[in-house]
Amino acid sequence: MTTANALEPTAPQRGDFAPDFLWGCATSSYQIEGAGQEDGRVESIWDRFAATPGKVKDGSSGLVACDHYHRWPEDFDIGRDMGLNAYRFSIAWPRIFSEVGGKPNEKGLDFYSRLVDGMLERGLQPWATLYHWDLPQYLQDLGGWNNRATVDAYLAFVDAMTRRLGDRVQHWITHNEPWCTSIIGNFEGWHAPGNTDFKTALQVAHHVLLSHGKAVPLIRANVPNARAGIALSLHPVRPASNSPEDLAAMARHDGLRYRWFLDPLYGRGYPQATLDIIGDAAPTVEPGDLEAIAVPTDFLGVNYYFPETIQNDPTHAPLGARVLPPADGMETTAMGWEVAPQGLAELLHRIENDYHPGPMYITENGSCYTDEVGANGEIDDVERRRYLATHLAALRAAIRDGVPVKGYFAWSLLDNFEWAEGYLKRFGLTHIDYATQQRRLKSSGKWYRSFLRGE
Ligand code: IFM
Repeated sequence: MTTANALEPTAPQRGDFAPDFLWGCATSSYQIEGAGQEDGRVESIWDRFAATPGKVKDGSSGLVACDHYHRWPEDFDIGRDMGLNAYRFSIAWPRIFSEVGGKPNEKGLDFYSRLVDGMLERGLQPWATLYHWDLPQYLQDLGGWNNRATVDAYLAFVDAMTRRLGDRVQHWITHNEPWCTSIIGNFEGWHAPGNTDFKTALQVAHHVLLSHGKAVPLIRANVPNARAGIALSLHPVRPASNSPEDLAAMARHDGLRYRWFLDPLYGRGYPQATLDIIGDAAPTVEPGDLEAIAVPTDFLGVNYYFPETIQNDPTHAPLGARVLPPADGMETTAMGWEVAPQGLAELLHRIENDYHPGPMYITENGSCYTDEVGANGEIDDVERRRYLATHLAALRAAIRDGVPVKGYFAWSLLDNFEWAEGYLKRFGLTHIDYATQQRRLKSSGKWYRSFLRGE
């Protein structure tokens, strides 16, 4: 049993971590690439969703984004100069297949092949995410992830990508944040495709997990020395009070938010207590599915941003549990998310103690602030710098206390399209001027660079 001790006050240094620790930044295709209609890319669910009035706050889309599709050499130079030794990116499925059962698009494959070469030339170990939410719209028209046939379409995509890049990419992440794909996209409805049906969301979650389970052996078949895993967004949970009602609400919420994904991945099936609550909304599970989902993986990706405080609220469907906004006086980011570095250590200890998943990587961690470009052209994002430093200190403590974390990817290399928030919210260590596409390293990026260089 490992335990989270108090945060160490001293500033983290690169030398506090293992020499082979991975230091990266993460991005995703739809959020940065742009080139929405180039080289045979077809419509994704995010193109459709963003084009629907009222879905994205500033009415924007990823059609141009950071124009990374054309500017990636400059972006990778920024990563190299920052001192990164790894880079996490995702592959846009709509660039690869334009129909079910079709042939992969050579131009799309070539783009990612060039991208990977560009990373390797700059000393960036490529970490490829196969699904970061940009499902082809033609698959959504057939039911999307609610349709079991999407699992087969995904496997064809995984097969094409791992065959093409597997000689150079060893690390593969099957899915980014299945919670968002399923619950946010199909029950809460504020992400694409915008459905609001709980049963659909749980079936989507099941098919996403199943596709993960079936993809891992395929990745291993196509990639020599493959290392495959999944990235989950997770939060430590706290009760709003110690009342029995709030404690029970927290357990109900946690059963869906944490255990619903981790239990089946680690061979325990879906949590019975949650199945008992959701009744008819339970997904259809075919014989062999749970065994497939429980395939052993090489690592677990953990995306951490903030803890959640849960209050009993019988009116709040489907579990009678509500996530409270941070209390007055708490430090928050511009997303309204609590700043809690110790939460990262708590979360890691909990996962380690509950599942012993083997090596873990922080596949995302970062913060959103309202960045101003100063008169001198500098972006002095002091809060983001502090967020990064304090979270790395918490990570250092967790590792010293026995949690096997082997790498850290800051979210994000660049400001980018923040989904339903459009371009109103910035998470980058590099500032993007969307009018000119000028890139400027923020002071947080400079801090990460000094940290990585040991300055
Ligand atoms: O921008 C997102 C990313 O796509 C998934 N994880 C959380 C980030 C910040 O909201």
